[in-house]
Formats: sequence, C-alpha cells, structure tokens
Amino acid sequence: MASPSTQRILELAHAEGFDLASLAPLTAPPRGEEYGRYLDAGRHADMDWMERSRERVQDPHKTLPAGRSILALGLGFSRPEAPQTPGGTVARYAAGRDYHNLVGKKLKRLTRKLREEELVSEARWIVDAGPILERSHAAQAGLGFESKATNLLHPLFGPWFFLAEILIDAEVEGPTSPPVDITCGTCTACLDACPTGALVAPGELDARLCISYQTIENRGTIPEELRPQLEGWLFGCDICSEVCPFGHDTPNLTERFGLHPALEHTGLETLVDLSEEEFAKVFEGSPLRRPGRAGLARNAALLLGNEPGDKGPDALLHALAADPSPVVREAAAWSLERAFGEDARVRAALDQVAR
Ligand code: B12
Repeated sequence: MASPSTQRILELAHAEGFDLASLAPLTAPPRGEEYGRYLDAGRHADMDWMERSRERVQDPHKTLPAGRSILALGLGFSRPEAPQTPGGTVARYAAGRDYHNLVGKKLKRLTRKLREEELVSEARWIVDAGPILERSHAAQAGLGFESKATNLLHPLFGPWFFLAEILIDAEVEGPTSPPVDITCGTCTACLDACPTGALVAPGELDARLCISYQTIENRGTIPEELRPQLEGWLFGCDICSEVCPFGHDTPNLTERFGLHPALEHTGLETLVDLSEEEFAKVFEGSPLRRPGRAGLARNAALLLGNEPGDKGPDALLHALAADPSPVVREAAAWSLERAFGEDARVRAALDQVAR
C-alpha cells in the first residue's frame, strides 16, 4: 500500500490531466550505457547537446543533487489520421499545438502544487530536450515497454504518448506501477518498414538515417541518397509507429492538441516560397517552427522533386534564384533537375547557377 503522500502526488498528477503517472526511486537510467554507446558511434548526428548532456543523462543526481525519486508521466496524443498539408505528411505529434508548451505548463503547475502541499521541497521538471533518458526511466517506472523501434509502448496508447518527468527530493517506495510485462516478441514490422534502414538493430536507431531527424533537426542539406526515400514526409516521420500493431487500436485524442490551421491550407509550393515573416505568422504555436523557415522550405522543395504535382516548376525556380539560404537553393536545384530536367526554362536556370 502506497503512503498517503505518494498517493497524493499521483492524484495531483492525474488531476493535472496526465494519463499515466508513476513514482520510482531516482537511480541511473537502466539504459545509460546504451546512451554512451549511441553517442560514441555518432548516432546522434549533429545533435551536439546530447553529447553535452552525457554525464547528467547517465547520472540524474547531477541535475538535482537532492533528488530521491522520479515522477514519470505520460500524456496520450493518438489520432486516427496522419495530418496532411497539401502535398506533405506531418508527424501526428506535431499536428496541433506544440506539446512542449502544453506539457510544460502542466508540469509547472503540478510542481507548484507539490510544493504548496509540502509534498516536496526541491523539484525539477523536464520534458523532451532536458538531460534525461526519458524512455528508460519511464520503462523502469512501469509506464510502458521498450520496443524494437526504440519507442516506449503502452498497452492502451501504443507509441502515441508523450513522456515527461519531475525529479523530486521526497523518498518513495516504488515503482508504484508494476513493470509492463510485454515485449515485441518476434514482430519486426518497424525494422522492415523503415525506408531508410534507420533502425539498425532491434532497439537501436541511427539518427543520421532517420527521416524524423533529417526533416526536423538537421539544419544542413539532407544527404542525397535519402532524398528519394522521404516518402512524402514534410516534418517528422511516423512509419515505425504506424506499422506497430500496438498503435492500431488507440483512443482518438485529436481534440487535445487540435489541428493547426497551417496544415490544412499551406501547400508545398507556398512553403518553398514563404518569407521569414510569413513563416513566423503562419506557424505560430506549431511544432513545425522547429526546423526554421529554411528547414521547412528545404523539405518542401525535396518533396516536390519526388512528386512534382501539377503546378509546374515556378516555385522551385523562384527559390533557386532568390532564396537567401544555400540549403534551400541546393534542394530546389536537385528537385528541378529530378522533376523538370527536360524543361528548357529549367535547364537555362540550372545552367546559369552552375556557371
Ligand atoms: C533525440 C531524440 C530524437 C532523435 C533520436 C531518436 C532516437 N531513437 O535516438 C530523433 C530526432 C530521430 C527523434 C525522433 C523521434 N522522436 Co524523439 N526524442 C529524442 C530525445 C530528446 C532523446 C532520445 C535519446 O536519448 N536517444 C538515445 C537512445 C540511446 O535512447 P532512446 O531513444 O530512449 O532509446 C531507447 C532504446 O534504444 C532502448 N534500447 C536500447 N537497446 C535496446 C535493445 C532492445 C532489444 C530494445 C527492445 C530496446 C533497446 O533503450 C533506450 C532507452 O529506453 C527524447 C526525449 C528524451 N529526453 O529522452 C525524444 C523522444 C524519445 N522522442 C519522441 C518522439 C515522439 C519521437 C518521434 C516519434 C517523432 C516523430 N514522429 O517524428 C520520432 C521517433 C523515432 C524513433 N523511432 O525513435 C518521444 C517518444 C515517446 C515514446 N512513447 O516513446 C520522446 C520521449 C519525447 C517525449 N518527451 O515524449 N527523437
């Protein structure tokens, strides 16, 4: 039987709207060594902050020296349809309001309540980019099981839930949730489906090959060999989640994050040509701001090279001639060559920039 204070902490977490909450003693993450191997192999690509966080990830007491326990939290975001912009697909987690803001506000309020009720005195909340191995701690706390796609899976939400944590100085006995005693078994659907082979072994992902990394985090050019395999993904990629049998029968939580209006109206040609000001306005409050105007324009340009649609080469020609970013100009040149290389106007423009 959990102590009254443990029960109260979990009650407050659920009252704040988290679907999943579990308390566990704060230890090093069970997958800390794998994190080190991942970095040593360069699988984090140019996400240098992951290297900078190495020591704090492997020892969370460096983040909160007084930390004794971790409150592991989960919030579902399952929705039935992959949201489309005209011409490109957006990862489901990013279809509506930015979860970093929404979950961050919940964590802030919850931490304040824990302090007010004197359940904790020192606490530090974290979501996503903080120095912690979220899936490993959450698995240990009983929020789900680690899959071959590296995602944490839950019997109800499949891979479609966010993670967050609060490190606290209160001692608890735990984990308060039993381990989720399920494995992927013999299923290899995610490994088989990934078009770029980013899942290099069960439970191991190489971000350099991952469409999600390339379309969200990479600020430079996307390697040429990966471009034809983007499979229409404008921002992020859900292929390993979509094929996962655990993700198929999940609740429809579309209303939680909604659908950002930009996704309904902004086609690829428009995205290639947006100015910085227009981009900031159109994508206000959306996770699609993450790669920046140039990153999203680059992605849209490459998708047009794979599937040009019926609007012709004008948007790409304009980007080639006038985009301030060399990354976007290079993507436009690649796509013009690939999709419209026979067109005399396009040939002339490409010859001009080659000179
Ligand atoms: C960097 C990062 C990325 C990078 C690299 C991802 C990666 N797999 O390494 C990129 C940009 C590619 C990315 C993509 C995505 N991400 Co991300 N990402 C992170 C971040 C910030 C750090 C991840 C990390 O440390 N990776 C290093 C590796 C070593 O750790 P890991 O990814 O946790 O992998 C686990 C497995 O490798 C497992 N493992 C190791 N060996 C073995 C062996 C076997 C047999 C098995 C089964 C497992 C296993 O141990 C690790 C820990 O549990 C976390 C937030 C956080 N602070 O943890 C979010 C996070 C993991 N991402 C998240 C999401 C939603 C995504 C995307 C689905 C987004 C999208 N649709 O485009 C994709 C999914 C791609 C994928 N299959 O991972 C969620 C995942 C939620 C969940 N239920 O799992 C997190 C937790 C963010 C959040 N707060 O909710 N992400």
